[in-house]
Amino acid sequence: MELQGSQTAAGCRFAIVVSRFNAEITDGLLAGARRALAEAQVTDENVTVVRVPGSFEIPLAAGRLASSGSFDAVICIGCLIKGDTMHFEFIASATSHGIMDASAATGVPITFGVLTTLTEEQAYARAGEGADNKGREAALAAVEMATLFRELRKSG
Ligand code: DLZ
Repeated sequence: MELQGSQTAAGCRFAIVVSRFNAEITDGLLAGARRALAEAQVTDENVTVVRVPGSFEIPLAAGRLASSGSFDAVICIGCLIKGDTMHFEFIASATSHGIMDASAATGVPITFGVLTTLTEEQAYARAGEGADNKGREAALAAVEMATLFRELRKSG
């Protein structure tokens, strides 16, 4: 037997956690995620957007949403730009580990659409309207995982 998720997720419910830090970039990532969900036949009423101050706050909100039982998957969107602050390493590490921990603790797929770039230019290049928008990639992964988990529940 082989099981896999689908590219369409009609009826599945998604939460998107979006960081306001670097909002001009996270808005582009959010738009990419929303376009991907619409293409996957997910209606707007099945998408809840939750805004948090910065990437550091994403894991806590994502874990809370995942444990609510209201969502098939949670999509995390943020943008960390290195600049010349050491904060970057700390926040990037805390965010990525926190998201993975929340997913493992709740058993709900939580996908990673948090950019970690050296420059603003690199971030903009990953938040545009094309297929390489990283919010889109995180949403497509959420669609696949949400539908896979529905299959796994059916098959026991
Ligand atoms: C403090 C901070 C810094 C320096 N850089 C970023 C960043 O590039 N991207 C981001 O999403 N958030 C940044 N933050 C804010 C932290 O994520 C967090 O919101 C604050 O430290 C408050 O807990």
